[in-house]
Amino acid sequence: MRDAVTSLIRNYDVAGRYLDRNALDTLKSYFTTGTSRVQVAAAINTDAAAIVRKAGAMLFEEIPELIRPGGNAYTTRRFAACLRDMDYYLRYASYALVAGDTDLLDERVLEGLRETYNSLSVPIGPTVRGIQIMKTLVKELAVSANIADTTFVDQPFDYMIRELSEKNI
Ligand code: CYC
Repeated sequence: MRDAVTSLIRNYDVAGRYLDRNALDTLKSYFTTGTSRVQVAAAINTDAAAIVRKAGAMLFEEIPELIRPGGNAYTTRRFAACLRDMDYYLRYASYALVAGDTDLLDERVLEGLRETYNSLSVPIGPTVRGIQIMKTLVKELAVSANIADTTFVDQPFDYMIRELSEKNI
């Protein structure tokens, strides 16, 4: 599991190079957003249950077929599995925000996920939508915490969205 600093050092070490201007810029941007990253992780921690509940409600309102007979989130067991998955995405996004790196998402969340989803007919499109909704809610929290530039919040959510949706077929 890597973070912004260990990833960068690893790349430079492999090449046997000193940290150049690019490296320093990357490090600077990581450290200047550091306090905000911790703040957002704290806000997620405080509100996690509410974020998942609200995002789930919004998702099922937008795509009601999911919870109707024949939908993948139909039956209380699958409904619960869906909210649990959303909770996984949110929790790991909060780790990745602090780490400033998406490596842990590959390692702990995304590996083998598409295959699992495909074998259980869990629809990818609506899952992606759920992650997008949570991203919006977390960005709202960041704005309420007076964080001026919230672009760093996008990274883990966009990464999971991209990895889940892209490698189609
Ligand atoms: C199931 N989701 C699963 C399963 C896994 C994950 C492994 C199969 C085993 C189980 O049911 O517990 C996901 N497990 C994870 C992830 C991690 C992990 C991400 C990393 C920490 O350990 N269905 C929908 C919605 C969507 C959904 C669109 C919610 C957004 O219609 C999710 N996932 C969903 C559902 C199931 C599931 C309904 C149960 C499917 C079934 O058993 O038929």
